Amino acid sequence: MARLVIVSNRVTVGGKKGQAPGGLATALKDVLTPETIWFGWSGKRGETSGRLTRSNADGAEIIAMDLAEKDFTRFYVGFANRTLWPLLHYRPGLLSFDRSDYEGYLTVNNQFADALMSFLRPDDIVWVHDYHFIPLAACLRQRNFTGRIGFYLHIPFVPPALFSVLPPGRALLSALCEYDHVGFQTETDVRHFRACVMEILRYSISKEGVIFGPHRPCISNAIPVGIDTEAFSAMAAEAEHQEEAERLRDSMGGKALILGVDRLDYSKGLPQRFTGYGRLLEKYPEHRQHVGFLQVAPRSRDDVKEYRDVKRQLDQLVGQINGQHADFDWVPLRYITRDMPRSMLAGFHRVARVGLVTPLRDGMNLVAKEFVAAQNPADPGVLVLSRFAGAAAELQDALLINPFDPDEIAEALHAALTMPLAERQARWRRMYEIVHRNSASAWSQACIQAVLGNRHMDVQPSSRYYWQRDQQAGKRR
Ligand code: ADQ
Repeated sequence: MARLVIVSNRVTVGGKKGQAPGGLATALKDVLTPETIWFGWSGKRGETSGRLTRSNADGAEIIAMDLAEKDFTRFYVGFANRTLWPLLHYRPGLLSFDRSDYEGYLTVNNQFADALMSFLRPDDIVWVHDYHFIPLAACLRQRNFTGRIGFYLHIPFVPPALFSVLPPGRALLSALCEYDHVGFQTETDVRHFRACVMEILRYSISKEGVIFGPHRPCISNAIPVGIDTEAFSAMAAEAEHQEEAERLRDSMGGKALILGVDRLDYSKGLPQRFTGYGRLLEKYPEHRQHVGFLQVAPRSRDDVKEYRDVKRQLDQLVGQINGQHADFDWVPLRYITRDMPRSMLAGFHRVARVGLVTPLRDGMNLVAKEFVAAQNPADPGVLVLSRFAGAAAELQDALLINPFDPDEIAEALHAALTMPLAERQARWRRMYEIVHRNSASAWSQACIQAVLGNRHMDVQPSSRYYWQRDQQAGKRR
């Protein structure tokens, strides 16, 4: 029987908590069975790469590989997080590129392919996650693996003018076309990917979205990632009555809670968010003493300079805002850089009157969906959401804002804090239906079907419909 082999950078190792890629493990819950293999980096850096350990966790077999310190640094800190992450989040100004980092990235992808080949069976289905492993299908094909390989990009994809900034952009784009299926979060990402394929590689694409390059046909489409909505709702309803949520509510003393929950990352728009909150207190003084903003933002990727810079900037802003507005009995902004258990956060979401989610760019943003899932239907809070989060495509009933404009954030916060109950309920109900329908389970099933579905598609040349307006350009290739 064909087995599903999932590949991601981080895996749960030996069932240890804290090492699991929480969101991904939850999203994959329905496809993790004892026959499923989940392969990734063990979290260990040593002298050499390649040592494999096997364990069972999250209902699947986990195979984890150690990486040599120097490989990890070039692959992960370097090319993945200092080149691909900023570029694919529309921040070429923050991008730094070094050929040795790219070589390290290719080295690790080849090491992953070698390790995979040691246990892959010909009919296994390989499902690769995220920007760390774009070349993996090409590496596996070079090693004569002929089974189905799918890829899912959790972060955004940029239009050709931006993508062409990337020195090895052509090679990576071509490598993406070696997958049988490439899944994205939104239609916008798919449109950008296809535009890059046509403009940079000059491959043709059928109206069904099948890419015809020199490799096997590749299908691309948008399958938005979701959450386990019912489980998160139930967790929030229970956590609301637990000690931490009660303490939070007591500490608010009847004031309205605005809540932000993010990894501390420059893509999450935290400085603009803090400034927007400060602007609310200046422009709408009626909210002073009646509102409190809690931001939970655990530090991440501390080994990348840009992350340390944003942390420093936030420390300053918190001091400024509290210095300007605080009173002897009121702290307007509380800021926590520690990680917190999901159940505790679920309870906090339920206590909050406003969920403030303002990334400058985000593949999806699961926090927005978790906020919706956590609300009490009788008295739901309001979601203020960046229009540049992938989630905005689905959550049109949030108050959508441009996260670069602190005044717009302030206006939306004011609207959220003064919104009548009937409107809050109507908006929440429509969003909940969508979050419930587009669940984690729907996402994983659709992705696997898409990886498999390609096998049966009509890909005869006669059925091709060229998207290029200029057929001659197509012929010149
Ligand atoms: P992330 O950038 O990590 O993920 P996001 O989707 O917001 O972003 O969060 C993932 C998970 O981490 C959520 O389940 C959330 O609850 C949890 N989390 C966030 N902040 C936390 C905190 N302060 N403490 C504890 N847990 C926290 C990437 C992409 C996203 C995409 C996801 C999934 O960048 O755009 O939505 O993958 O595809």
